[in-house]
Amino acid sequence: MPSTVEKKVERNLIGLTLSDYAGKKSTLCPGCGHTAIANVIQAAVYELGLAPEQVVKISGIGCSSKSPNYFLNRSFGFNGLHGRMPTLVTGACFADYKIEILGISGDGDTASIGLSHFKHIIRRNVPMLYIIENNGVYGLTKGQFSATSDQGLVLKHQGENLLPPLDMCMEALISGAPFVARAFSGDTKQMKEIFKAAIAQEGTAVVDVISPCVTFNNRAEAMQSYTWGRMNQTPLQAIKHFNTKEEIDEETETIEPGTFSEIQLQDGSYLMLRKLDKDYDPSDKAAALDILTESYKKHYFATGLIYFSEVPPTIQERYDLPEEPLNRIGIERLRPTPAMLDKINYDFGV
Ligand SMILES: Cc1ncc(C[n+]2csc(CCOP(=O)(O)OP(=O)(O)O)c2C)c(N)n1
Ligand code: SF4
Ligand SMILES: [Mg+2]
Repeated sequence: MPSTVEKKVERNLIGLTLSDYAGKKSTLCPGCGHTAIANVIQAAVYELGLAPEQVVKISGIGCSSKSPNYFLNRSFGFNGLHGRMPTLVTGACFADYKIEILGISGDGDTASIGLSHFKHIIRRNVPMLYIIENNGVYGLTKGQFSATSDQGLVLKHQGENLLPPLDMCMEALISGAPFVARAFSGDTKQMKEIFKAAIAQEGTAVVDVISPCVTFNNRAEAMQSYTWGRMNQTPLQAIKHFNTKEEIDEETETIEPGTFSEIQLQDGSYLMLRKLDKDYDPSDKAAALDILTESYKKHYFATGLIYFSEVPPTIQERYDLPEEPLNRIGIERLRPTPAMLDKINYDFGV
């Protein structure tokens, strides 16, 4: 007999359900940290009320870079070459500067082959959320050490890693990123708030997510494992994103003044940062560099918003682009007539 009770389906600001943001069935190993990230991206974009068609997801090569298949089926996407996600993103941002760009990469993809591209996309301040799914190994090619593997890490088939790691938050900071955060696949609640804020903000927002590879690098003593992450995670603040002023005011009504700060993001939404044990100011770049150095030396795992600043002009603002995105202008208006070409050539003295 058909049920007379209709199940209530939750809808977001634009009337879509969470399943409208789903991706294909995952082929990653069960328990892979990258799956948690894919699910959180889906939830974050849903909660922001962005239509999937307003988003483009671009990636390089790796298990991490293939994970865009597993969220936002209806979005645009491009799975490119190893380490070249930023190059594709730069092209996409010129063609359509109204689209939200999600760049998905791995530690191999970004910290090794793509390091120079990572540095330059930040230097150019291309508006995007740049996610590094950092598991300390090349998962897709069977677990070789990467440039973020901890020094002294011993893996079954690799032996001991003799080299010191790069800290990708530190690299982002010194390259000038206006938004730098660290998250953990074992803490999806915090990750979702960070992603929402990073998408809401203009400029290059870098989030280094420690995302365990359960097949090749998940021994309890390894710094990118679930056990180590859970035991050593030290959030720098409690972080929450709100779409409207009314929502944040309602939340902060009962919170003691002076124990939290609120930041208005560039799309008009808000971020609330509540103080925890550490008195940490994410607008202080020197303090951000210090906390990263200290957390590595003392072996704790600092997560949350590491650095946040006024956003310098984006690359699109530095160039004189027309109001209408180039990819929406249409070929008839985009292609100059012979007469216009003659005039341009004449103006250049050709
Ligand atoms: C030019 C080039 N060099 C090497 C490779 C082989 N390769 C494929 S994925 C990969 C590393 C991926 O590691 P990471 O970005 O950390 O992703 P993960 O699989 O760990 O998520 C490498 C070296 C390649 N595909 N292209
Ligand atoms: S090999 Fe590692 S990174 Fe790749 S899917 Fe499996 S657990 Fe994830
Ligand atoms: Mg990796």
